Amino acid sequence: MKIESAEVFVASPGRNYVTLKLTTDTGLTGLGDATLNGRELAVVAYLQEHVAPLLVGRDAHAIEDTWQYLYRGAYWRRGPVTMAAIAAVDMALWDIKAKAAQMPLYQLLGGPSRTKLRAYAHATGWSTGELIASVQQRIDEGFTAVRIQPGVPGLNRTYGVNGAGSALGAYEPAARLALPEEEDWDTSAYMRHIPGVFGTVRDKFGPEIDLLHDVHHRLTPIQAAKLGAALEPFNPFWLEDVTPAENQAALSLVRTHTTVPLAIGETFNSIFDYQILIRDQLIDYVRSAVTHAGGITAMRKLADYAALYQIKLAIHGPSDISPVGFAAALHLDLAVHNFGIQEYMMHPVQARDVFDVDYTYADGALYLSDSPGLGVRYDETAAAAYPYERAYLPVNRLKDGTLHDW
Ligand code: KDG
Ligand code: MG
Repeated sequence: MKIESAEVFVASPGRNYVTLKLTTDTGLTGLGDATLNGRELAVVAYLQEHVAPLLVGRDAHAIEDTWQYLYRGAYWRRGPVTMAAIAAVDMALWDIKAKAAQMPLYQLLGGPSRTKLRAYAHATGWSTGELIASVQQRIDEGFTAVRIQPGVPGLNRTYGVNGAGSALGAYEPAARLALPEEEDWDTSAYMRHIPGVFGTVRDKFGPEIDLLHDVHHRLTPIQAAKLGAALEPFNPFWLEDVTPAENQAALSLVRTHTTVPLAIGETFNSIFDYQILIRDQLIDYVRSAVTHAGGITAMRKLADYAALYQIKLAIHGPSDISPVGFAAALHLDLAVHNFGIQEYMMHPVQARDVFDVDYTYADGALYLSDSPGLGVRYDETAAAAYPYERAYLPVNRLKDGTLHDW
């Protein structure tokens, strides 16, 4: 079975998505997600100009070899653009292989290791009162694990707090504008405020609900250590991205001071980004997206490496991963032994016009069907009604104007 064509589609049903469609000489098609939020067209160009010509005529079944060909064969390695492009090809080839086998993809990955996938949702509110209402909404929807992101006194805008009270799938944690919005940040104000919010939410909802929090790369290791220790009495499920972690070894300092579980990796794109973090057991959850870390082939290796150290998989699942990339995550989640939890932020309602998905949500968990492949269909005609819109993520500045991590 040979690859006959590789087509790239960009559509913006509520937000931009880049979708790769591979077609074989037997008529089978496979879909891959290549969406890189705020840098979408760089991946489109990489796929169209540099990858598509290499695919036509290749054996559609040779997934590992194609992965290595695109990774090693480029000479230039890693990076989010390259790895998103490779991920899209890899997902599409797994989709094709599973359709050829007439099995859902998770069967080819070893079969189901569980019956359902526990999911966490986002709760958000500038004030603690609004946040509590948002947590209650998620609990009413069946979630037993909720990420809490409050506002910070003295700041105008911060990550994770936008559109509080908006419907599921309509909520956005960040403005997406034609030029980047400038948010502001004050680490001391944040560090003073968060423990009180955690305490209030814990008091209100009791010990059983799992509470997560995303620090979004903003602290130094010693600040992260201090925050972890301050939150321990409220038993967080995890703290996410406490530091940018480009310096992996720095997390050993955080570990020395707190037993709060640590999750990291949504901006990573290679298993090597985790080499020290996993080997030295500095984290508890790996958070990469299938879309940004080289696809199913690469993520399977990452999950297996993490499993050696009892570290679990908690795949990034924001609305900027398309339903194709999200479905790929669910197949992996179902198959691996070391599944932890799945982020479920949901997609804008308009995305349903373009992506027809077989996965479902009920009572705090996600379920896959037994339809062959990834279980996602792409409507090219509907997609054409949603042209690409340039949209940047925000940037972040300290009060004195210094650019800070967003
Ligand atoms: O594009 C950036 C988002 O994917 C990211 O900000 C979402 O941090 C995020 C999360 O945990 O979902
Ligand atoms: Mg995050």
